[in-house]
Amino acid sequence: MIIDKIHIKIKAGDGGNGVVSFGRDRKPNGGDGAKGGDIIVKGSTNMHDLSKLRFIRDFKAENGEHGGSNRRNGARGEDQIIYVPITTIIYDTQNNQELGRIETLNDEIVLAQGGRGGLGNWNFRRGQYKTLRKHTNGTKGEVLNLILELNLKADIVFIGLPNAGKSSLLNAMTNASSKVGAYPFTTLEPHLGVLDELVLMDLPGLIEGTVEGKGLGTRFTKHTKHARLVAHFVSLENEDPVVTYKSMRDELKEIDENLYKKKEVILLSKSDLIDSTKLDKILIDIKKINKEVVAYSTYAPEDIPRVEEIFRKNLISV
Ligand SMILES: Nc1nc2c(ncn2[C@@H]2O[C@H](COP(=O)(O)OP(=O)(O)OP(=O)(O)O)[C@@H](O)[C@H]2O)c(=O)[nH]1
Ligand SMILES: [Mg+2]
Repeated sequence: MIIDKIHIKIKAGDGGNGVVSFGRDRKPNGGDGAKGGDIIVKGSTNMHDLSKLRFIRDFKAENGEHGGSNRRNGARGEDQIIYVPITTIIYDTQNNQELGRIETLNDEIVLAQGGRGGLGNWNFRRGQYKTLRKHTNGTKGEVLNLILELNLKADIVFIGLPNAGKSSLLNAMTNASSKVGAYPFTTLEPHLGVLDELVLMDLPGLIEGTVEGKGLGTRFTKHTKHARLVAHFVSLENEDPVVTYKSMRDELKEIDENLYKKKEVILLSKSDLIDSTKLDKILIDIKKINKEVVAYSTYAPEDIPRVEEIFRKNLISV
């Protein structure tokens, strides 16, 4: 099950206290407390949902250290970084207000500020005698209750029958590690991979009858809403790839009209399995569909840049 909404509690570190201390010369030398750690949220490509965070729920950053004698200042509390998948929207439960969203790997939001460090009596050394013991305590770190909501967002979504090689291509093009298997329905949930600035989404295979509840497809097509391009995979293992393609299009129309209408490129996968004469014949047939087509093999490293080129070319005009 994809976990796309969780509640968490965060607490930034408290600021350390400033201390009172005197040197042998009886002059104040108490150092300052340090700032507590912040709670920061950042994007990660290694997560496809929020399940990893589900069991932690309570996130705490380190407190700032108290000051010491001899003007020694405390050490800053370490920040706590929460990694979330892209796109995650963060709400404050108190007022239901959105605090921000992590849409790219470069996004970073400080959700809770660590408390300020207090001042040691060293700072008050020039005061009157009675102020020589003066110091201040650190302030508390912020505490918030949040809702994290996942909104998977990809530029390109991979669709096609099970076993067509979708996950294999995602892994070859990106840093993703989507499970690959020589059997249908290896992929059970959407997986994301990042290719420079592009986010690619590998979906479970779609089959005829998906719309009637067969297979897994419909549960996840809601995450394809914002995609700009569909990569439609058809394995060249199929007896007649054109027929296979067309029946999947019919099915897609029933499954999700929005996905059906998106701009699409056709990826003829596993080109290593057929000879070039047969491939040429299929290409002539499939080009009549009037969509960009590329035949490739995951095992031919020179093919991967060609697929990428097709993706980029077709994204420009969207
Ligand atoms: N010969 C050949 N086999 C491939 C190629 N790409 C992938 N495969 C194999 O095809 C099988 C299916 O690959 P996957 O990447 O898991 O296919 P998928 O479309 O993600 O499948 P589902 O997750 O079930 O929808 C695996 O055994 C892969 O090793 C290819 O270019 N050539
Ligand atoms: Mg797969």
